[in-house]
Amino acid sequence: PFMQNVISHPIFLSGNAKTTFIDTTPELFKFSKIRDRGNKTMKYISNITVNGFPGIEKNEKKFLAAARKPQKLILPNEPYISAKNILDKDGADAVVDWVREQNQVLLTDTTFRDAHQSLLATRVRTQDFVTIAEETQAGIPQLFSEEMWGGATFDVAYRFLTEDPWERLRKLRRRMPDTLFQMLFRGSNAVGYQNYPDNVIEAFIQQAAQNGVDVFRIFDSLNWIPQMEKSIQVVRDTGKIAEAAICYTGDINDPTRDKYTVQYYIDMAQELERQGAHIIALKDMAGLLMPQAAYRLISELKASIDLPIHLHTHDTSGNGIFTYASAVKAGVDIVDVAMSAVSGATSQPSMSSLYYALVNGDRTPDIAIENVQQLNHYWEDVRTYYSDFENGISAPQTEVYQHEMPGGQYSNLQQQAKAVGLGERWEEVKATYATVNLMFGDIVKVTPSSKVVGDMALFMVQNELNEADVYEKGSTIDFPDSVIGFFMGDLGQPTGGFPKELQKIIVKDRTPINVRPGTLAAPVDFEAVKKELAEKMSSEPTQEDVLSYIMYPQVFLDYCKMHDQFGDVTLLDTPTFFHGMRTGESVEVRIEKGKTLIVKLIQIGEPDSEGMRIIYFELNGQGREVVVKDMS
Ligand code: 3PY
Ligand code: ZN
Repeated sequence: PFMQNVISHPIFLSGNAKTTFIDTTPELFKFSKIRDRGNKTMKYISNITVNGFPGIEKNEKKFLAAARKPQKLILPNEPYISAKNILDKDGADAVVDWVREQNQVLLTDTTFRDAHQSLLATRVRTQDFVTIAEETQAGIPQLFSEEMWGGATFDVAYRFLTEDPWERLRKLRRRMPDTLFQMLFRGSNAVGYQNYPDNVIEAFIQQAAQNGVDVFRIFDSLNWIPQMEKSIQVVRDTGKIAEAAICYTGDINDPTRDKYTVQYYIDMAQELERQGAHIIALKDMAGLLMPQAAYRLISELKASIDLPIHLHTHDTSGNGIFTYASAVKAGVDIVDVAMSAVSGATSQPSMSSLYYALVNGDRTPDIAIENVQQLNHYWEDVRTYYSDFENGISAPQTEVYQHEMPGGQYSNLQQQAKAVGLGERWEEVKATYATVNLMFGDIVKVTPSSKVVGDMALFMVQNELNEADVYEKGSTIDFPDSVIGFFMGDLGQPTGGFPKELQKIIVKDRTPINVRPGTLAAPVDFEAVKKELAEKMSSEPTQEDVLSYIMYPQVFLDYCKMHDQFGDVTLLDTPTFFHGMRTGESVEVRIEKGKTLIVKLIQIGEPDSEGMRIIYFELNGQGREVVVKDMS
């Protein structure tokens, strides 16, 4: 291949090649890079083919055709001026004005984030988004935004998919330049499960904005505004859109519950408006907002604040469309929906269903429904690639109104319960989750506070403790770390404070804090962290790497190790990524423009006495062998 590179090079062909030609023409050596990438790719495929993908059952790779793409999209007669175009040209306030002028209800598509977080354990890979990105923008340019980052996607990308989430953001940004990108941001917890110092929050937002995030939906897992102020301010300073979220919990229409009342939500919305939010989100992360309550709450909020309202719900109970239709009647400005194939149940309600629920009314979304339906075929097919991660909830679950578990937590906690041998006692775990919520003072439950309630529920069931036991025997019990941290004030202060007696039992002789944890944390020295990281990485760390390392030190280093070993595995198609290859199968891996690896699996050798197998491939027609250890 080297000689081929030489004799086909334009300088060589022009007759101008001097003796320094080889030294000064590095692209002649490109074949070794390609060979190296080929080797790493075959190593990854061999390992998955022989040993399976961690965490899922090893089974035969199914025959799955490439996902269907739209045949013919209906395009607007004139180029559409999107919300993103307005932001880039005239700034965040102009977008807010534009939203106010709309009579139609605007839509955010959550297909690229919450939908798969809530249905498929956040496992959808960058490549499956990239493949449909351009068509999504072309087919639905009228979207208010595409939610595509944040929440659990950041952690899961590194931890389970061997992907750099920043790279996902950049790749999609390039393909969807005219669509607002929205992320879910956990306030002082950023995209992690704990509080970070203010300068980390600031640097993270700046970097996310620079890489392509436009709308930051900022929430606090206890609705404690001091944890949101800094983020709102930094987002405003970067010129992006600060969408401040109020988490919805309980039931405003239940007279027996007097903590989360209409007035509670109005007070919070007004305070966030004073803090400089551009938009107020009502974040119903468990799907508890019932239709009558939606009409009442949205009406009251619209009358109390001047900002647009963006409603988010989950369809767990099956009432999502009715809730949205009621909210639309009450004047909600934007709602979150997903492509039908990844909607419903613990995900968001369907975009197409909502369209038809509102069609011929006066607030029908201005979208080409035929385009949405065509794009949906793609997601029908892509969903089948992820069948190993399905959460098994295929029907409405009105019990959510009792246990109040967020859509994204349900299957996660179920898995955790199975892992500690409590799979058979899942009903009990759910009931205990509700009990723990009330013991803790009826708190907002969303990442990370929901994890605390879940950990405590599992702990109680596992140790055969009921509520009375916790009070009676608590002084001799070591509670889970997350529970201790919560009662120490590490996540901030819940509405109405901590229940004092239980707090004492749990923290024992430690002294809890009642200030914002960020005020106590020393700022991070980014230069020092970068130096430390440089010694652990094989390349010069970027600011993005530094931030990821600060939030997920071990996860990030494990990712780097995997990346060094197997190269860029994001380029593999999804069935191959999770299931490896069948004997005789060929796959194409497009490593860069015009460079494709054609990998054919010829034969899997028998293991030797050490369990080593030789895997025989053809790489672009040439025989290759890879040795892999069979772990079975
Ligand atoms: C997250 O924080 O990941 C959520 O989706 C909360 O609803
Ligand atoms: Zn959600």
